[in-house]
Amino acid sequence: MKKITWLSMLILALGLGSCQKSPKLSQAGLIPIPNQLTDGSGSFELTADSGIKLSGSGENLTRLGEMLAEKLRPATGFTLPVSFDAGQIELALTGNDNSEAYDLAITETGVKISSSGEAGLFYGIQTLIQLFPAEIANQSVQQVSWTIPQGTIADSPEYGYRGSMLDVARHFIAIEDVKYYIDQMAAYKLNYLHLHLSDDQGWRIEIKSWPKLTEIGGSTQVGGGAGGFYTQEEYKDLVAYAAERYITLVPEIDMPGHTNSALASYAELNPGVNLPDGDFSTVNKQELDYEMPVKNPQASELYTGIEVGWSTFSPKLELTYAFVDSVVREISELTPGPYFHIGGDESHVTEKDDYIYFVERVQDIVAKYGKTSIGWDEIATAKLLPGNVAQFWAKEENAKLAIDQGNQILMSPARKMYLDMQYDSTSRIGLHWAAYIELDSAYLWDPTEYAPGIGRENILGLEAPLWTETVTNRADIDYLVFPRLSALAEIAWSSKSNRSWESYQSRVATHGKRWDIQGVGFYKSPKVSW
Ligand code: TNX
Repeated sequence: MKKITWLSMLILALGLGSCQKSPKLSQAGLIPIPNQLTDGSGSFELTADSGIKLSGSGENLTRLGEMLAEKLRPATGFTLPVSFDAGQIELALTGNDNSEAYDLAITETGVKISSSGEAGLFYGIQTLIQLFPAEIANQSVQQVSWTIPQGTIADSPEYGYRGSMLDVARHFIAIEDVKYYIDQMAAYKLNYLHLHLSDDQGWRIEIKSWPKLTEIGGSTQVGGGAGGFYTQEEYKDLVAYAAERYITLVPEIDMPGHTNSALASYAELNPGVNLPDGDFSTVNKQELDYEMPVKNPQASELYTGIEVGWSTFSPKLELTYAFVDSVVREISELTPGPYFHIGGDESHVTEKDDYIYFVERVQDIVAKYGKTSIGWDEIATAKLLPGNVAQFWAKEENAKLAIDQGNQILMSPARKMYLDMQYDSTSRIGLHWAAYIELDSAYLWDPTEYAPGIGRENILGLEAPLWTETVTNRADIDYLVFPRLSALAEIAWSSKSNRSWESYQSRVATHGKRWDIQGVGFYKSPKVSW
């Protein structure tokens, strides 16, 4: 009797032990959750003899193999050679299209990731990295058995546009921090990074034909710090860095409102006064006559506060369009992606008719340089060009205006997707004008059910913006973005029927371990047992 008890305890202990060692594929904690997943039994183990085998062709295949190897080498200490000859991890590129779909098969003897597109292969690699024990995120060798559960995955995204936005204008964000953000986005299969490159407080991209934009307009930020800007060379480097991770940059020049940094850089962009010479510094700008000829225009003062909606370009001034033309031309030349974001939000001091006239002319300029305009939802009060996109952040009626014109919506509802919103009233930074957004709130919604009249066919994709009025460094970014970005990435990638809060809640805990190892200072939401 006693013997049997000991024996059964031993069996139980062994059973639990092996259970812990190799959880099922479906319990591995993947975010975003894959489309189709089938559990196998047993596991595959990566060893010092393992390598990465490439099959197919494509100029970037070797780079992708090396990228995977570089993720696995530091913590395993294995050499993991990448070659076309042999290796237990096979990366098979079966075509050269733009597919983001991939298949992943894990057996006892090997792993195979296949896709007809490089992007798909890249996403399969991201999935594979998440399947290894969390210790894989270490930069030094760990004594861990590097096993992953057997099974198969067939995966593809729900939405083609899965984005995030960084406001590099309110507080400048240095290149290395943007690259860090790109790495984090890529791990969650996001594919568009929108950079909010100008606002009242700062102009952040070099424009060679209007050099004072960065000289003056880039010289400060919220709170009065030194600001900063990207040279065109640096911006190109960022475009390339993102492209290697299958992320497309979307540059935004916000206009006609949110333009004080440009108005402070060039006096002639300001409405002058149609009066004899004199000192007009006491004249209230909003009462000025915008008609030509303009005399005595004055540059505005640089601004370091956080009010919105008080500045505007002069839509009746022809120079405004010459300026916009140069800016759009120079930035478009740096932009391989299809989109140019024209802003268009909160133009509270622009006459309605002027606003519409301005948006329509700027859309034409963007089209002339071969790009498609995206704008905040207010732009739908103008006549949109076919294919242009309205980014829904606040007003459902604006989204509907866009849909009625046959245009698509990029979903960024502030009450769900604004990464700058506080989690609750005790959050150390962030705003709360739209909502407090705890992790469950960020997760528990669906874009197709958010507002009546916005259906699946109307939605181009999703984008989670990080406005930076209260964000000054990487620790602040980490705190507001994680874990919420992973929740939003899952909504963008995974089908509604595969998503559940309870499942995400347990999966995200394993990501907490990875973030801790990587030094990502994420918000330890009380909704999760980390
Ligand atoms: C609204 S969202 C804004 C931004 C602010 C943000 C703060 C949008 C298009 N405009 O100018 O930074 O709120 O949450």
